[in-house]
Parts: sequence; C-alpha cells; structure tokens
Amino acid sequence: MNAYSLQLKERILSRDARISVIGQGYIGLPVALLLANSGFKVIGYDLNPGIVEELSKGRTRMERERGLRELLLKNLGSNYFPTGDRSELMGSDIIIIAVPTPRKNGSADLSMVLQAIDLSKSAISRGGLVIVESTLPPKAFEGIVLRKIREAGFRLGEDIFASYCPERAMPGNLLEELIRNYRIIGAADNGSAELSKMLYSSFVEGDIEVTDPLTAEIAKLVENSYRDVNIAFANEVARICEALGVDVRRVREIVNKHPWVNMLVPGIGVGGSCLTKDPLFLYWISREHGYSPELIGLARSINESMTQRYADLVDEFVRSKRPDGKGRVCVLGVTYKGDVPDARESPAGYLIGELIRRGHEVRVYDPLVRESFGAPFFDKLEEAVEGADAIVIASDHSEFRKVSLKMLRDIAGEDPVLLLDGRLILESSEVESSGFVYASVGNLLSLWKITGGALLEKSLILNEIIS
Ligand code: SAJ
Repeated sequence: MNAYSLQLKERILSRDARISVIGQGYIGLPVALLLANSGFKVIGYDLNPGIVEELSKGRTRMERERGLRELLLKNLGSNYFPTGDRSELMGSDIIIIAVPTPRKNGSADLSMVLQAIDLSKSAISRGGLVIVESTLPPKAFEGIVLRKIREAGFRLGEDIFASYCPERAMPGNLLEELIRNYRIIGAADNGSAELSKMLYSSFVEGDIEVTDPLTAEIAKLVENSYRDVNIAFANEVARICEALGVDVRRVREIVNKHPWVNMLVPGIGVGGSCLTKDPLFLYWISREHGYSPELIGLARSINESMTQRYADLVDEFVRSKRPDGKGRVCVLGVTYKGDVPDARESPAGYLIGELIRRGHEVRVYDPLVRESFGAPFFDKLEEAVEGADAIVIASDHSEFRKVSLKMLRDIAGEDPVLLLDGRLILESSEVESSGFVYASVGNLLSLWKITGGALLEKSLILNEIIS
C-alpha cells in the first residue's frame, strides 16, 4: 500500500472518509443510507430536484422498502445529506456511482454514467476511491471509466483507486439484500481491491468476492441471464402445456419434486429494469467479439413474446363474445412483479398498449402505483372490474390472492367473462365455481371450449405411428 491508500484506509477505519453517492434511486439511496448508518458522513447527490426535496423532508419514493424510511429518518441531517448541488461533492474521499444504464438501440446507454464520471473526476480528492455500482456492459469499466480517469491525469493504483462493484439487490427487499448478499468487487488493482473491500465490509455481512473488473462485469450479467433463461424455460413449458391441453401448474408441482429440478413460475411476461436488459448487454457484447449466444437471445425472445400471446388470447375471447370484436378489459396490476411499487418495463404496460391498439376499452387498477400506461386508472378494484368482459391479472400482488372472486363476478359484465390469471395465483376450481371462464398462462382448457381454439385432436406424430 502506498501513502495515499494508507491514508484512505485510516479514514475508512475511523469513519472519517467523506463519501458521496451519485444517484439516489433504487440502489444509490439504500447504499448511501447503509454507509451513513455505519458511521460515515454521506452526501446523496441526485440531478432530480424532486427526489432531493422529498429526501430532505424525510420521504422516499420507495415507501414499501422495508426499513428504508426509518434508516433515512435516523441518519438525515446527522450522517446523510441529500443534495442537488454539485459543489457539495468537492473533496470527496470516496465516490460511488449508482445511476441507471438503460438499453438504447442495441447497446447500453452509458450517458448517465459518463456524466457521473466527469463529475467525479473534478470532485474526488487525490488518493480517493471511485466505485461504479451501475450495471455496465463487459469492457466498459476498463474501456470507458478507467480510461476517463487516466485521461484526467490520475495514476491508477497510485493517486486514485477504482472498482466496479455491481449492484445486486432485489426490489422489495433492498436493504436486506444489500446487507446479506455476497458482493462482487472488480478492482482495478490491489490497492483498489483492499480499500473497496474495507468499505463494503462496513455494512455487508455476506461474502465479498474480489476479482478483476471484466469478470465482475460478466458475473453480474450472467446472474440475470441465468434467471431470464430459467424463466424462459418455464414459459416454454407453459406453452407446451397449452398446446397439449394440460395444466402447467400440476406439471410444475410434479417436476419440482425431483431433487435437482427447480422450474420457475411461468407468467405473462418478464419485466423490471434488470432482466429486460442485462442478458442483452451480454448478448450484444459477445456477438461483437465473435460469439453469438443463441440460448440467451432466444430466452429473451420467448419472454418478450409472452405479453403478445396473452393479448391475442384476450382479444380472441372478446371477439368470440361481441359481434364488433371490441370489449371492456380490466387489467389488475401494473407493476413488473407482485408487492413492489415499480412499473419499469412492466409486461402490463405492453399488454395494455396492445389491447388499446386493438380497440378495447381497458381499465386499470393497482393497489401500489397509479401508473396505467394510457388507460383510465381506477382507485377501487370494484370500479375497475365493473362490466368487464375479461379480467387479466398481470401482477402477483398479495391483495389479488385474497380477493373475493364471487364479488368480482357479480360486478363484471354479462356471461361469459374471462379471468386470465397471468401470474398463476388463483385456483382454477375456485375461479370457475365463481362463474368465470378460467384461463392462465399454461392452462387454456376452458378458454378453448369457448373460443373453439386450437387443440389438435391428434398430433402428426401420433398419426404417423397409427398409420
Ligand atoms: N418472474 C417470472 N417467473 C419467476 C420469477 C420472476 O415470470 O419465477 C418475472 C417477474 O414477474 C418479473 C421478472 O421476472 O417480471 C423479474 O423479477 P425477478 O424477481 O426475477 O428479478 P428482479 O428483476 O426483481 O431482480 C433481479 C434479481 N436477479 C436474480 O435473481 C439473478 C436480483 O437478485 C438482482 O439484484 C436484480 O435483478 C438486479 O438488480 O440486477
């Protein structure tokens, strides 16, 4: 360790290091608060004045994140200082970048990371540590972040330290995940590794894996690609079950009894800001380097096709019921997953857009967010369901598991009314005994009876065997 790193090490151990976190969203805010709570003075910087104002008043946009508000109230004004003023970042010993990296036309949009790096270059003290938590495509840390730091006149490992420490926390349980999950540190050099590890040890209880930046970049994307591929597999099995006329829930129940099988839950689509882009970052960069990862690309296509598939089925049902082919469809749940107030890249958004485009009257209800993707939003479930020809459950909120189906059926429109369970949360027998036509992802048996849909009596293979 050189003099700079020894000095920063001392400042981390004594909690005197001045930390700034750029971006106060889903990851930046909890990370800033956890560091503040472990004794550091932390500046939470965000470009959005609305976010800064709310935080300054002790409010967060993530009210349902367990413990987050309490942590904010505990540290606000003592160890945590939200700001939109860049000058307050000057002289930081450590800067953590936690801004979004959305996808944009076949690549990652790194503009927000680049802005944050530019800000960091001027704000970081000599001998300081820059950490990027934002998800990066492979090679971006070396090729963009470190290059920019070098161009600013710093010498890596000597008078500046840098690591890529990708965020990995499940919305809904952010604090718990940030504390207990294992952490990846992709360090530019040994000094950066040691300092970063020491910093994260102040609140991380899981293992801390130190590696090089490229391995860390790939590992982060592989985790989410793995999940996406596994969900795609479940979705494929659901489509097989639909085609062959069995219930995927029963199949899943049986196969998951095998000790080495863990089939995930098929559903109306895969949303959220992570799984919809991380596999693509891996796919694109790998293709640029000469290998096209077919499985990851195909999994994305399967998952993306799900919403279209169920929009088609709802449309087909309504057309079978109404001569003009247009009906009233109620979409329950707009968040990308249950019990999380986050509608980013939500399958419900695509579904609603598609149904509106086909001329249906779409009504939306969600207990957690007021987003409705262009359709009218109703504050009460009962009002949203009124007169509906079809109801689609698009998010697995706990509230929907407990809803009175008989009450829903009384309010909905005249027979037949379709209840499409896009998240496999209701029992088919209960839905049917309440008077609905039941359908779910992976079980269309009752729907086919109404629409005369496509169950082939005999397959080509069977015909061949018989003849
Ligand atoms: N989904 C299914 N079936 C399932 C599980 C999920 O259809 O069996 C759908 C959900 O409804 C949702 C989407 O997939 O629309 C994504 O949800 P998720 O719970 O699988 O994942 P995220 O996006 O909330 O969080 C992921 C997690 N990554 C992994 O599990 C490998 C989380 O641990 C990461 O921290 C997060 O991405 C991230 O920040 O990258």
